[in-house]
Amino acid sequence: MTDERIDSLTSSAYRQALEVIASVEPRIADATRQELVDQRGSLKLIASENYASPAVLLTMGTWFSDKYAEGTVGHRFYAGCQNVDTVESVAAEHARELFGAPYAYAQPHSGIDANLVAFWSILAHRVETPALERLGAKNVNELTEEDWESLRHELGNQRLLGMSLDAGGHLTHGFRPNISGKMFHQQQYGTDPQTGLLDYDAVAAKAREFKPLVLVAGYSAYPRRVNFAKMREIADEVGATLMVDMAHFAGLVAGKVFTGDEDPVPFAHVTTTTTHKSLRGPRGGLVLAQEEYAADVDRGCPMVLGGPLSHVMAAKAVALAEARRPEFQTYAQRIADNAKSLADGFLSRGANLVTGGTDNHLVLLDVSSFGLTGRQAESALLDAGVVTNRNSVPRDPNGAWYTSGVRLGTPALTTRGFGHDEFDRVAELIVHVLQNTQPGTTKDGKPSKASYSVGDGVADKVRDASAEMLDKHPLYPGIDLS
Ligand code: DSN
Repeated sequence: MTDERIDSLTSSAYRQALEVIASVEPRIADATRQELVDQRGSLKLIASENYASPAVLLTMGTWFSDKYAEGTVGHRFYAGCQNVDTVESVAAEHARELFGAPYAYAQPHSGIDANLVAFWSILAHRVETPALERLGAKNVNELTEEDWESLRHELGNQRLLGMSLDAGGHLTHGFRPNISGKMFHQQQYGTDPQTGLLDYDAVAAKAREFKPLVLVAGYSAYPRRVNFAKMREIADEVGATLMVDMAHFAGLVAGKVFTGDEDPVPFAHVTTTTTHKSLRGPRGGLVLAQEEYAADVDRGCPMVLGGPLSHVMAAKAVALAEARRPEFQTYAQRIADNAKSLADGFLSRGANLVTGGTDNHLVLLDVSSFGLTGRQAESALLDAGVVTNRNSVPRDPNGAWYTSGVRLGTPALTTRGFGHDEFDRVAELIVHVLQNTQPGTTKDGKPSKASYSVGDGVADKVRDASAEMLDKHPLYPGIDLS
């Protein structure tokens, strides 16, 4: 089908859909229209966001939403799941083919669900199954109360080693306030204080000392690639299961930018991802596994999950089919090239980047040299139509709420078609806003970490300059809701 035909069909589909929605709750139709206006008119630099294709978006709005399908393909706890079986099989097939994984599980609703399925499948494989064998029971229901208590104790006392949040790890990698930090005895590894880079020898030393059952690799704010062959060596040496959370960079793996030791899938026992970040699919999760862990991951429901979101699994299948097209590899390479352009744009204007640059899809700008907290920088940039998120930098003196950094990613604007010159200009505009933002003071005259003021006319000037670029690269050009 031609692009023009797709545009025209998409436009009428959404115009009509919004009319139907407005007939029930006009405020939701209005908010939906306004969200498109807002997304069209701003520089979306949130590293974990993207713009899914109209085909992916449309797939989510169907009657698959109405169906319960707990269980697995061909083995459901509800009748009438033959079409959901097709959807889940196609999604899993595309995921296996795209990532070269022996097994794929398409049911997780989100990244945290995917990670919980991964954790519990590892616990089932490494702790529960051997215990059941030892006790001569087929499943946990056959255990005596005493044996069950002892197994629960064993399951609740395992160790996990993951990257710390302020070094760029994720909440679900053992951060104490998160369930992952409460389920496991956890320790965290960081980055080298001088370079900001992962120090594999330090990770290995920590792993030797701590002897985790699960070693987690992956990140949400680390601007560099990871050598997963080395992480697997460390895991093997200490008898850990290697779990990789590739949510942020799954698009770069799918698009063959990360290959060899940088592709986690062959090295991890279990790999998790979201589908909506650089992979550019619907909001959801996915688990990939080596054969050895497949049967345990397949027990995601009822182990962790309830009914799968069949409409979202359908959209995952569509997005994964898109990611298998050759043009997705071009897109993925452009994400990485554009991140480099953005980083170079900052460095050439004297800004500080954590690790001194990037070789993935994100940069972490340390805004302390502008005299600002991350929160002040994030707010000032938003005033100018630049959407980012504040983020801790390693050993951040301002903590996780105010922070000293701003994280910026290229997947979304790359989808819109931005290239080298535009990302250089984006860096210039961001530096201009930050240079012209003053921190405020609290009521009692002390320096504030939240209030700020932006110089007269600065936000408008940046909005105008952004509009010029955004107009050249329209978002969902086919969708006309006027
Ligand atoms: N919220 C995602 C991110 O922004 O990185 C991860 O959960």
